[in-house]
Amino acid sequence: MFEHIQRVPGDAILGLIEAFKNDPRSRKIDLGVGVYRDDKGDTPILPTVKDAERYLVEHETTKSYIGSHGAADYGDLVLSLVFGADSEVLAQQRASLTQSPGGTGALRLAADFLRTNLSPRRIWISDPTWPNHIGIFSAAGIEIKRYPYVDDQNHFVFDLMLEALRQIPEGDIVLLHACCHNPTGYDLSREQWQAVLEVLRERRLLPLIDMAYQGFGHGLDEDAYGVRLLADNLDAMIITFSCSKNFGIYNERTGAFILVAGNKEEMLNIRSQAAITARENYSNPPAHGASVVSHVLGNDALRQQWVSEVTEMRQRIRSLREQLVNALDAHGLRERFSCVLEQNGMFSYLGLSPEQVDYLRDEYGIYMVRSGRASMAGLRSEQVEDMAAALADAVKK
Ligand code: PLP
Ligand code: TYF
Repeated sequence: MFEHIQRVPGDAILGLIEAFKNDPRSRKIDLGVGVYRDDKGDTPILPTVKDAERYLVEHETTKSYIGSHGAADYGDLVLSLVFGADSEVLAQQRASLTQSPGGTGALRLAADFLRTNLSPRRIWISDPTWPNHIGIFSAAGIEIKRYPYVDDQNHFVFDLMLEALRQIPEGDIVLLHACCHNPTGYDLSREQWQAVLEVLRERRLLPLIDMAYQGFGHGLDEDAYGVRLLADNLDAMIITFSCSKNFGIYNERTGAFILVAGNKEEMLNIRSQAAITARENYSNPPAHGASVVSHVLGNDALRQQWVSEVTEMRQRIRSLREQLVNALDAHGLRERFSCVLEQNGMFSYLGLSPEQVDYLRDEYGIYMVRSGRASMAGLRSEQVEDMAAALADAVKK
């Protein structure tokens, strides 16, 4: 029965976790997977999350099903985190939220919802992007098309991107990253979001915004700028949201599939379809992560503390970027790596060839994705000098 089925390679990013673990060198550096680490190299549970979990152990009264849309309080709290508490879109009741198993689950819901309800011909995705975007939309039977995002010299090519968007046939879907673009770290400025909005409106394109890093770029509200601009000005859009990074609850699988419609009636119609999509995939979402998020966001003191925790994570990564570029300065490479300071969030596209990435791994035990994507949070301050010296050696190759 199964004789014809071939073995395929595993996920290249997740594979780096194992490869790093098996490397016996003590000075190795792990810049592979996009998981936040503190300066000791640990991924601790946020204190607010621990508080919420303690509360839940004491006060949770049932483990019964929570329904296909998930918990209502989670839905309201995440909507106001994404759109802002005083959002017009929320006041007009144009937005619907379906709790999902992580941001990945939200993407799969989006893909299935689109396939069932709009039969879209194509989805346009930045080149490069997070590899799972390609897998998820292909698996749902949607054709993948690409628009340019960086050139061979590792420059963000917004003009080329916009030009490509202008050529897209009416009714197609465009996937955009809300902030902290994975893998490049290059984000749109406010003016660039405005220009994208105009093209989406003119060409009648449907934006799908993947928001997996709110709070890791410039701040919780700042990182939602593009999402809010588009939602305020368009009558149809989709957002896939993840709590994995900003609550540090990667393994609790907590996310959201958000639909924005033209009015409340339309929202209720598409919301009913979202419930079917969820039901046909996994029935009900897991509850624990969402209960934690609701407890933190719903309690003023805890929420404030959480905002500080997110700020601390963001500032640590920002500071590492500065430390690294300062250390590279000593090697005459400030200009060469100035991109590191322009980029936002967890990732930096360093403009390295796959051979240079292999060289860094073989010679120095420095692990990153072969595209030259470094997960900056994996760096510890005490490793910055070593990292700069290794990069200086690798770019001579
Ligand atoms: N979208 C992007 C761009 C990501 O980098 C990730 C990362 O993990 C996700 C979505 C999915 O996150 P989750 O772990 O919540 O499924
Ligand atoms: O890009 C990253 O490193 C994160 C984590 O299949 C991740 O988004 C990577 C691969 C994957 C799932 C999550």
